[in-house]
Amino acid sequence: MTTHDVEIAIVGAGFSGLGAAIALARTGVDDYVILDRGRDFGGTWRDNTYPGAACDVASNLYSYSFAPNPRWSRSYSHQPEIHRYINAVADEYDVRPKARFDTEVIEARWDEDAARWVVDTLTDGDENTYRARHLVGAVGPLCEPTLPDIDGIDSFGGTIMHSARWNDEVDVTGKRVAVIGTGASAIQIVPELAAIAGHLDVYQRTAPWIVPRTERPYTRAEHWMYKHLPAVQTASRAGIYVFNEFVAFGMTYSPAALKPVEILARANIFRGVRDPQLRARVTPHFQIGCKRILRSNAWYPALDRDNVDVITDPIERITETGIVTADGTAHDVDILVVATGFHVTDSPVFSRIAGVGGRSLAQVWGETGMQGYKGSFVHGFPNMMLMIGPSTGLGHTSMVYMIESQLKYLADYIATARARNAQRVEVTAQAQDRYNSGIQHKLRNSVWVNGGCASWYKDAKGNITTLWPGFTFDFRRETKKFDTAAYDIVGADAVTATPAAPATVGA
Ligand code: N01
Repeated sequence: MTTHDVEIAIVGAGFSGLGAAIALARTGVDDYVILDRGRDFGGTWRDNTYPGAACDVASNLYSYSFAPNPRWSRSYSHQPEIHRYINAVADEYDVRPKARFDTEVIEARWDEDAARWVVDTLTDGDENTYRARHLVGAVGPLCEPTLPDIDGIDSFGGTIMHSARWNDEVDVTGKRVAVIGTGASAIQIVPELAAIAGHLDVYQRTAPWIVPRTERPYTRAEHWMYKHLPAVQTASRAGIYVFNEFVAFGMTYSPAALKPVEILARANIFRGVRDPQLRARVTPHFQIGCKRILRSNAWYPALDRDNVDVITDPIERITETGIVTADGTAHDVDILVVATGFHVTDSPVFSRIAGVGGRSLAQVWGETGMQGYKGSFVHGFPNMMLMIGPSTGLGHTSMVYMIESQLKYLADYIATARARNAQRVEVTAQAQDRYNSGIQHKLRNSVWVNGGCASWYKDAKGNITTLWPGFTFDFRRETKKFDTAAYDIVGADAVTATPAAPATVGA
C-alpha cells in the first residue's frame, strides 16, 4: 500500500469532476488528483451506453461555457458525442495526467488531528491511500443504479440489464424483451428495441408527460457560423437558456403557467397513438412538471406498434421465465431491461464518507435528510465540497450551468483557504439550517410538492432535497463568492493546538 499526499482529491471524472480540475488549474492549483472507477472521463455519459442514449437538453446549452463545441452534429446530442466532447475538453486542458482511472474509492474519512481527508482506493488489487487537505466529491447523483424490489427478480433465468449497465453483446434481435420503467432512460431505449425485438412488453407504473423533441442535424451553414462567428452559438445558447428559465418559473412558483406545455404533451399523445384505449392508458394523471418532463417523438409511435404491448397491470413477481402480473398472466421474457432509475437520496456512496466523529454521510442524512449548504458543504464534514450536492438538481435545463456556478464557489473556497492558511473549513450548523429552511419555504408552492406524483425528487420522508427551487441564475448569484460568514475557518496553528474547539477566524 502506498500513501500519497495531495492538496486536493477529486472523486469522479464526469462533467463536475473534470470541471473542478479545470477550475483549480485555472486558479494556479496544481497539487490535485482525480480518482474514478471508470476507464476515462465522462461519468454518467461514459456509463449510460444503452441504445438511444441522448441528452434532452439542447446541445448548444449542454456544454461548458468556456469550451463551446461548434461541431455538435445535432441540436440534441447523443451519448457517444457527449462522451467524446468531455474527453476532448480533458485533453485540451491537459487534465488527463492528473486522473487515476479504474480506481475505486473504498472509503474517505476525515482525520481530525491531521485535518486531512484519508481516501483509500483500490486499483486492480493495488491499495493506495491519498491524504488530502480538501476533498471534492463529484460522483454525481445518478451513478448508483436501482434494481426494482420485485419478488423473485433473482430467479430470472434470462438476461437482465439495468439501463445504466448496458451490455452491447446482448443481441435483442427477434427476442422477447420486457422493459420495466417509463422514465427518461426507458423512453429512449424502447423505440430502439421495439424496432428489432420480436416482441416487446413495456411495464408502465406511471405514465410520464412527454413533449416533442425538436431534434435535427445542424446544417453546414450553422456549423460554419458556430466555427467562424462564435457569437452566433453563444446567442443560441442564451436563447435556449432564457426559454428554459420560463419553465423554472412555472415549476417553482406557478404550476398553472405550465398549461401550454401540457397541451403540447397531450397533442404529442394524440399524434403518436392511434388507439383511443392506449391513448387513455398512456395519459398521465398528475400535474405536468411534477416528475421530469420528457422529450420524444419516437416513444408513442413505438408503443403503438403491433409487436409492442403496454402493460399497466402491476408486476406481482418475476419468475425464471418471465413476469407475472397481478391479473395472474404470465408473460414470457428472454431479455429483461430494468430502466428503474438510481439511488439518489439513499446512495451507497454516502456510507463510504465519514466525517467528524467517524459519522458517515449515510448516518447524518439518515437522520436529517439530504441537507447541505448551497449544494456544496455539509456540517460535520470539514474541507469537503460536494459537486451537485443536495438541492441542486434540475428538471428544466442544463446541469452544466449549475456545475459551473459551483466551480466559481470551489475556486473561491480554495483561494480563501489558501490565503488564510486554513486547516479546517466547516459550514456552521446555523447557516446550514437557515439555508435549508429557505429551500423548503421556496418549494411550498412548487409543482413537485403539489403536483400529485411520486418521484425520485423526494426522499424516504417525502421531503424534496434533490431539487433547486427557482431560477438557475439565483443559484449562480448565491455561489458567486465564498461567503466566509457561514463557515468556521480554523488557521494552521489552531488545529493542532485545539482540534476539538476550533477558533473561528471567518468573518
Ligand atoms: O429513472 P427514473 P431514469 N416496478 O427514476 C419505474 C436522468 N436522465 O433512469 O414513475 C415498476 O426517472 C418508475 O415508475 P414510477 C434524468 O434526470 C437524463 O429513467 O416511479 N416500475 C419509472 O417509470 C432522469 O430523471 C437523461 O411509477 C418501476 C422508472 O422505473 C434520471 O436520469 C436521460 C419500479 C424509473 O424512472 C433518471 O431517469 C436519461 C418497479 N418496482 C436519464 N421501480 C437526459 O436526457 C421503478 N419503476 C439528460
